Amino acid sequence: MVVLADEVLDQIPLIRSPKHGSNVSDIPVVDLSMPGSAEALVGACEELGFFKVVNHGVPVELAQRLEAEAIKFFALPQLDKEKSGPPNPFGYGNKTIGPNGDVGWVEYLLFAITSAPLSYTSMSFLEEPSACSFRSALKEYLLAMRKLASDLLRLMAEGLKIEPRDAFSRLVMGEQSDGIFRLNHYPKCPILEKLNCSLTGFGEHTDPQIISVLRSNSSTGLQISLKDGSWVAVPPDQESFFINVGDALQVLTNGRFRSVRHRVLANGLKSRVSMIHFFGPSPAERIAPLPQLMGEGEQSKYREFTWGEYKKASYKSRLSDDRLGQFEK
Ligand code: GA4
Repeated sequence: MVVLADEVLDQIPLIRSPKHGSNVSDIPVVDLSMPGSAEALVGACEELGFFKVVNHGVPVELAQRLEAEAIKFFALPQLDKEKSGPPNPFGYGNKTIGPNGDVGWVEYLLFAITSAPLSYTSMSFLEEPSACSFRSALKEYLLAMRKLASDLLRLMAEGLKIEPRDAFSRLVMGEQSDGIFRLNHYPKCPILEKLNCSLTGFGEHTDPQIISVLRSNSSTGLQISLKDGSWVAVPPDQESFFINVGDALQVLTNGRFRSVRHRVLANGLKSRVSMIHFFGPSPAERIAPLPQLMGEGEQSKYREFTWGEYKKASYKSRLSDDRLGQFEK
């Protein structure tokens, strides 16, 4: 994906000012080795729906190994990569995002993740004997993400003072839980520097799931939206993980936690590689506010739905749609 002049590019929104939104940000940092991390995490989920975790216990090499494998894959000739696509919804994708006409300056690999035993969507390139190092790096990374997500979700329950402590984590650890893993490559786009504008890498959206755990290389691009609608750039940090609250967690907390809108702008000078694990429940799971979290006489803000129904509705939507809107009471 090096050619700039193509018909898809014309459809990718340009964002006029490179200084769009603030560059300096106060992204909450939760240090998992410190007392009080459970409360800090809850505060961040309420305020922003987004935070960074440090001292998370995941060896930095795990992410580095997988990133190196991803870079090797994305450097393959276009035709070879396309043998693992198009995404339906899993597989290799280039510029088109989802089934409804969204486009971005990005290529990616999307995997469905199943829990017991841990497995992921197979793709043409993974069948090659040479993909053995990719497969082992992926498996190790996925196992580490599972443990981190479970720890974080337990801490959330602790911070909210609800029992059982696995009220959230059990939803994403179950045998039928619906995980997705995404490897994104945003090629650098030097012409942008001259044009004095940014190109949309991945358009604004909220994640449908419970939480998403993101790690990127040291390239900028990720932005989150504050309650007032302004955009804040998230300084990259390849040793930390960034956590997004997703739509399902917003519902489980009856709107107390905020599903954060975010987007990625392509970088003129440096390519960006990110890996995101989206943790969703099993399709049959009923998504409704946890009774333990409801105050006296408090009513649910959402009408009932199952995760399967929500996913189905999501795949009918455009990326930037307010997907929860149609389930609000
Ligand atoms: C957004 C979050 C995840 O990247 C994702 C995306 C999915 C896709 O790329 O296939 C969707 C998008 C995401 C929400 C609406 C639908 C589905 C593209 C799209 C337009 C993998 C997910 O789970 O939902």
